[in-house]
Formats: sequence, structure tokens, C-alpha cells
Amino acid sequence: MSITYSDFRSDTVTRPTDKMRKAMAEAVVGDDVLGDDPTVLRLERLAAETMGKEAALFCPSGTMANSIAVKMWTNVLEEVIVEERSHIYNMESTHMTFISGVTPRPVRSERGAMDPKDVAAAVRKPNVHTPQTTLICLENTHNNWGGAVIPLDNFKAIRKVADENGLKVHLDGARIFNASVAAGVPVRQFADQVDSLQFCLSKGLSAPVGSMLAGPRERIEFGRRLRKALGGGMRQVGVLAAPGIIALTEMVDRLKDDHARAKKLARGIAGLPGVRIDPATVETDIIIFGFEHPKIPVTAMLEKMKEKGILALAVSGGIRMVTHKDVGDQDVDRAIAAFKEILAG
Ligand code: TLP
Repeated sequence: MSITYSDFRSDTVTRPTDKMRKAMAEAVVGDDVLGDDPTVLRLERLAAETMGKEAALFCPSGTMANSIAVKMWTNVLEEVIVEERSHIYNMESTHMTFISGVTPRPVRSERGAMDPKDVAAAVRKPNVHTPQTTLICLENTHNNWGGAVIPLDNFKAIRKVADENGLKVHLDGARIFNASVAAGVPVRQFADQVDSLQFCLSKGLSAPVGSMLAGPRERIEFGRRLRKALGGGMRQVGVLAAPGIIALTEMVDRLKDDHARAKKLARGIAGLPGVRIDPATVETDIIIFGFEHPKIPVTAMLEKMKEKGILALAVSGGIRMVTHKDVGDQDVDRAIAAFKEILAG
């Protein structure tokens, strides 16, 4: 008999809803490279309005949206301040150097929130030896800090540093709606503090593909040219924008259920042998916990979990699990039971 898995590897594994599939089948399309796909135009307008920005661009992935953002705000011989565990710095295959010819300058943080003083200290004025800092990148929620929510006040303080030094700010808001729901702060208030942001439709919001890059019209139009140059110009892509519209208009409120389930999972496994997690630190859908067991290395633990139908990912020093639309309460109970059985033996 084939096993069915409870897949906690990421919220990227979410499948489109039936309504999304229907919308895909019925989408009115055109040629988006020629600018006449009405469904894409609707999604781009909706994304811009939601974020309070002039314009938005539909991109195939969060990585491409971030790559375009860095390229549209920087020139060669420049430097970008990034948080040291950020996705843009660690998990996007070096596009800053590869595409934009700029260097990242990592800054430490408290659970993803950089101290504005550290950011100010990292700003470099150019001379014959050093690059010029021109951009700061933020991330909210912060993936590698276990879905931590970066507070709005931290955004405001970093905005101030940026303004004092003539810098731009880009937000990797792959999960900005998770941050907004968890903090009770409208997304627009985060967006107001940055010059551009990208957010993903394809994660907890469950669309099959796509990220939106929002910002000033002139920069987004330049971004459109960059997207084409990077091979991201897509044709009858209204079929993918249609589920994106549903993601944005109908899938945000339910994120609170994912957050409650992540908390329940963390509480259920906290204190088990080898598991190092403080459930109080779980704010959204991602839980990252240390795993150090005298007899079971992380890889063996993941194998044993898989045998019991639970999929999770190894991260440095531990394990990552993410709750989302396609794992319900019964999957969380199943995961907790699997942990208890494996670790009791
Ligand atoms: N994150 C993925 C993996 O790359 C780890 C995941 O499973 O969480 N910014 C952030 C904060 C992200 O978490 C991700 C994807 C991206 C950007 C990139 O998005 P995609 O995968 O659409 O290129």
C-alpha cells in the first residue's frame, strides 16, 4: 500500500485550490510580453494597490523578483546591506554578484531584526578601495530565523538610517502576509517603509507559481526590461495570474490557522529528547529547532519520520517544519505522535 505523506518541508508545497484550478482554466489571456494579458494586468494592479505602490510586476519566482530589485536599485562598484541569515544572501545562488555585480555586506541581528546602529555603522562611503553602499535589504517574516516577525518599529528605524544616508530599502516580503496577520499590522504599513518589495503568491497563499515586485512605476518598468533580459518574459501567463488573484484576495485570512498549527506542533514536541525549541519563539508558520540526540543524527531522524509519513527538512544544526493549507490538525497530531514514538525508543 502506498503511504500518504504529511508534507511539512515548506509552504511552497501547497497545491492550488479547486477554485484556483477553475480560474486557471477560464482565465482570459493575451501576450504578456506585448503587455496585453488582461488577467496579468489585473493582478499587477491589485498587487500595487494592496501595497500602496505605483506599479507591480508579475515574476516567475521570489528569487527572480529579488534579483530584479537589486539590479534596479544598484550599479556596479556598490554594496548592499543584508541581514546575515537572510534568504537573499544565503539561498539565492549569489545573484547579487552574478547578476548585479554588487557585494552583499552581512549584518548580525536579533532574530532577524538588525540594530539600526549596526546598519548605520555598515554603511560605506566610496573611496578608491571600497564600494559605495546604496541599498538595504530586509526580510519579513524571516525564514531562517524560524518565521520571526520583524516589528514595524524596526522598519521605521532602518528607514531613518536609509534616509540619513541616501540609501534605498528593498523588502523580501516572501511571507509579508504572514507577518501582517501575526503582528496585526496591515501589509501597507510595512510597504510604506520601503522603496520596493516582493511577495510570494506561491507559498502559504497557495498559488502554483509567482511573486509580485512592487515599487515606483519608473523602476518597475525598468524591472520589466530586466525580467525579459533574465528570460522571465512569459506569454499567455494569465493562466498563472488568475490563481494569483485568488491567492491575494481569498487566502490571506486563513494564514492564522497555519500559525496556530505551528504553535501546536512546537508545543507538542518541546521537551522531547534531543529537541531544542522554545514554543514562545514560534510566531508564524515556520518552526526551526535544534536536534541533538545521542543515538539519532538529524539525517536518520528525518528518515525515521519519513517512514512514519512525515516529511521535514534538515537545516544547519536541526530541522525545519512549516505548516500550511495542506497540513491540517490531523497532520500535526500525526507528526507529534511520530516524534514521540521515535524518540521514546
Ligand atoms: N524559500 C524556500 C526555499 O528557498 C528555502 C522555502 O522553502 O522557504 N525569500 C524568502 C524569504 C524565501 O523563503 C524564499 C523561498 C524566496 C525568497 C525565494 O522564492 P522562490 O522559491 O519563489 O524563488
